[in-house]
Amino acid sequence: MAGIWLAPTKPRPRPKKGWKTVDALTADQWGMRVSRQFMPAPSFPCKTRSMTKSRRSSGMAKLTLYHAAPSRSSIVRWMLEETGEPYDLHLLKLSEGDQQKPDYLAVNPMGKVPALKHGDVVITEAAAICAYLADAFPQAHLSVPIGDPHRGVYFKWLFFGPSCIEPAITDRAFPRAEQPRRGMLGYGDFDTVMDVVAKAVAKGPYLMGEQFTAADVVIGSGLRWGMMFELLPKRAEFIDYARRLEQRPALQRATALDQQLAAA
Ligand SMILES: N[C@@H](CCC(=O)N[C@@H](CS)C(=O)NCC(=O)O)C(=O)O
Repeated sequence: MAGIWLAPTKPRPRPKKGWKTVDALTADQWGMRVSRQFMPAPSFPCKTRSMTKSRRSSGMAKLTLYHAAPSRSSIVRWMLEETGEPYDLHLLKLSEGDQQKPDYLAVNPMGKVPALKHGDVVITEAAAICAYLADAFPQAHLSVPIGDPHRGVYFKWLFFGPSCIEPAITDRAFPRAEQPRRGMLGYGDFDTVMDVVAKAVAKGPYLMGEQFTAADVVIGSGLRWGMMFELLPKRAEFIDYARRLEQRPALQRATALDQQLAAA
């Protein structure tokens, strides 16, 4: 199966023969901006390999992302790009119900993307996959190591995404007929969640300070997604944080590639 390769992150003066120029994301659905990049035309299914780092192989088992663009599996694609590790894509068309087909249900019985296969092991749930990748590839410095007390804070943010931010957003988007008591909701209430996150990202540059971690991939994805669909307030703290994240080459690459997939 022919693979595709990403162009290096730096814009080139001229596209290489056989490569097409794409205007990546000026007003795209993820709301981010990147400069013009030269990329090969997509082929499906596709194999991608980050070229920002050397094309080293970790010597570990193959990584395969079960992916649909755009979807929550884009969170994991960003994370994979941050690791710099090579990975394969297995593309699903959610609109055609691929996620409910027996082959895929054997991978993820939830019938959801993302799923990541590492060797023979399947990991699901976007935040868990991000946490796993950060530990599996420590050379990328996306995790806080065991023994460092800040690891607890890092975990807090990894869990805060799926357990507080996401349910707060979806409950607001789809209100219940009867509002449950605050004490019954794990996230408490929407405004408190927003205030807590705003305070956490205000100082920056990242949640853990100077170190960018997998927690930024999880929380940053949730905030960007929420703002994109106007499901959470466009607070100055969120906008500034999202802008800092959008300067990361890995996010620019992942987004541009997903744009190509979504357009295909
Ligand atoms: N809790 C899961 C949620 C995954 C999820 O809901 N994925 C959506 C795409 S954004 C999906 O697969 N939807 C297809 C469906 O439910 O049929 C995670 O965080 O990974």
